[in-house]
Amino acid sequence: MPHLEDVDVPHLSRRDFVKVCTAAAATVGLPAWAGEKMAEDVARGKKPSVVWLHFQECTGCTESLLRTTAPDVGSLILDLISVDYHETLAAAAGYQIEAALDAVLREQAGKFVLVVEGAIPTKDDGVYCIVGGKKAVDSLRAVADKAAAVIAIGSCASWGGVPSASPNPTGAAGAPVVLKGKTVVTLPGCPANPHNLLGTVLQFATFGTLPRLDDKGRPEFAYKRVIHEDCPRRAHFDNGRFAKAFGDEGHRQGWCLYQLGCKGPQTHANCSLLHFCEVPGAWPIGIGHPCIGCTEQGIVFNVPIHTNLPIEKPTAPMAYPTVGSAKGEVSAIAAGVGGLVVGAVAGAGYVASRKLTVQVKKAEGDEQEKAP
Ligand code: FSX
Ligand code: SF4
Ligand code: F3S
Repeated sequence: MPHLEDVDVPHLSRRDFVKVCTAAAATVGLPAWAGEKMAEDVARGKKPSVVWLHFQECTGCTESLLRTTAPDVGSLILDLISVDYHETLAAAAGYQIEAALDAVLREQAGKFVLVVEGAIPTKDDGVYCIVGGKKAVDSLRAVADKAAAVIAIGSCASWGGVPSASPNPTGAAGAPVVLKGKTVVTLPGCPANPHNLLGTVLQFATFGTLPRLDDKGRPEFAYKRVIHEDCPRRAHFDNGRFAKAFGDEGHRQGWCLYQLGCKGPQTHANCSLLHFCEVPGAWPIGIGHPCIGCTEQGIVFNVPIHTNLPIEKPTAPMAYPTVGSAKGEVSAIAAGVGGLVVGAVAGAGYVASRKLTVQVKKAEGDEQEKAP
């Protein structure tokens, strides 16, 4: 049996390989030993077979995966999983590639992971997307029927994305709608963050389990919080420092982009913590553009990019410690000191929430002033 020492992963040293597997495990909320187990499994040649179907999309999800740098997550994913059908990456074409798909469906039935990229047109009996002579809606159902797990990558596959923008001429829908009744893990984002795919696939391949999902099929490890909660510009928001126009002093200083239409307060995603292409700062807000809510159905392609949305559920800055009652007995002196600390923290929280309210009102006022 090969040992981890002998693992053959082109592009990566063994050390980097274990490191990235451990990071992938941490991404999905698993302990470090889970990353080592993932690496051991790959060393044993236990690679999950993946079928990747493309429908209505721009291929940005595949591209963002391929454009990753060091450690090369794109190569890593392609080394850790056996991509047995992928129209963009396959060297084969025509009957050859269709035969490859048939072989996976025959030999790996019930074992492979299906990744769906792109929306599925449902109008007029699904005639608007035909691949290999088969309608997208039919091939999706046929392949999903034999898959062990289905992952919808990107906003298009998750809920319709760009192709579903009004007036949605093709009736574009996400995989969960077409596969009603089946569990579909959705990784919305336009494009989706490759780290979330890696974490989900590795967890499934290693433990046969899926991450905990919310009511939209999104893994909670990636979509439980809104961008605003972990945004590096949050301190500027809390202190009322806003960029008011692209290129103004506030924009150059890296201040909050809320008044330029940032949808971070209502957008569930983890790109503020896991940037794209492994380049620090490579995410919309990192390069000075407001979040357009690319993961959220009902925001991106629906609300104009520079229109403000109200702040929902404002939270105090994360840097403040939580206020809670201590357990066990404490001396009178300690209780006195504790009281001072708790009082100070509670006061800080009050000041923060006041500042927030004032700033949101100010932002709304400024917005109205700007309106014609
Ligand atoms: Fe959609 Fe993915 Fe946007 Fe593009 O294919 S999520 S259009 S970035 O690439 O599906
Ligand atoms: Fe960051 Fe946008 Fe929130 Fe400002 S409004 S702190 S830029 S997420
Ligand atoms: Fe998308 Fe907003 Fe992140 S636009 S990539 S969710 S910052």
